[in-house]
Amino acid sequence: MTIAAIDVDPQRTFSPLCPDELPVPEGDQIAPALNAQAELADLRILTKDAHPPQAVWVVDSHDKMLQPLPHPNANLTWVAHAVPGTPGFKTIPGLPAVTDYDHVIWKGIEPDLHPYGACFHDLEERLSTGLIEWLDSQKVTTILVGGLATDYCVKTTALQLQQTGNFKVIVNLSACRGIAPDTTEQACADMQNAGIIVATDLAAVR
Ligand code: VGL
Repeated sequence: MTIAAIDVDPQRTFSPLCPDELPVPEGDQIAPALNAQAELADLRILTKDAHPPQAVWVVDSHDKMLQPLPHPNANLTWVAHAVPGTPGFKTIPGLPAVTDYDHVIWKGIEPDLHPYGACFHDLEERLSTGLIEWLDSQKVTTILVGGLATDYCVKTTALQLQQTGNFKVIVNLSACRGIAPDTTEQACADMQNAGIIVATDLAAVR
C-alpha cells in the first residue's frame, strides 16, 4: 500500500488573510490537519492555483462573482486570486516549503482556462496536468485529500482521482474548509455518491 497525501490549493488567497480575494472561513487554520494527514502518507503533493491578473473570468467586485459564463473552460466569474508574485499565491502559514513536497502542480495560468480539479488544465478534462500519471508511476494505492475549498477544488480533484478507478480516495474533512455551507454540503454528497470516502478523521485510512 502506498499512500499519497494531497494538499489542494492551501493558499492565502483562499483565507481571511486575503479578504479581497476568496476568503474561505478558517482557510488559514488547516495546516495542522494537513501536516497530520501527511504523517500517515509516503508521498506529499501540493497543488496551487496560479492565475494571471487578467483572465476571461475575472470581475472587479465580489457582488459580480458566481455569474455563469458561456465559455467551455471558464464556467463562472471570480475576482482575481492566486496571482503568482502576490501574497495570495503563497501557501498558508504552517506548511512545509514548496521544495519539501514530492510533487507540485500549478493550474490555471492560461487566461481562458479556469480549472478546479488538479488533474486537468481544462474543464473539459482533455489536457492532463500529469498528476494522475505521476501517482500511477509511484504505484499509489490510497490518496488522502485535504485543502481549499471543499466545494470547488477539493471536490473536483477528488472526483477526478476517483473516476480513474485506480485509487482509494479519502477526503479528510478536518483538513478542508468550504466557501459556502450549502455548496459544501452538496459537495460532500456528490463525493460520497461517487464512492469517495468522506471522513471527519483519519481512522478510514487503516
Ligand atoms: C477555488 C473557487 C475559485 C478553489 C478556486 O480552489 O476551491 N474556488 N477558484
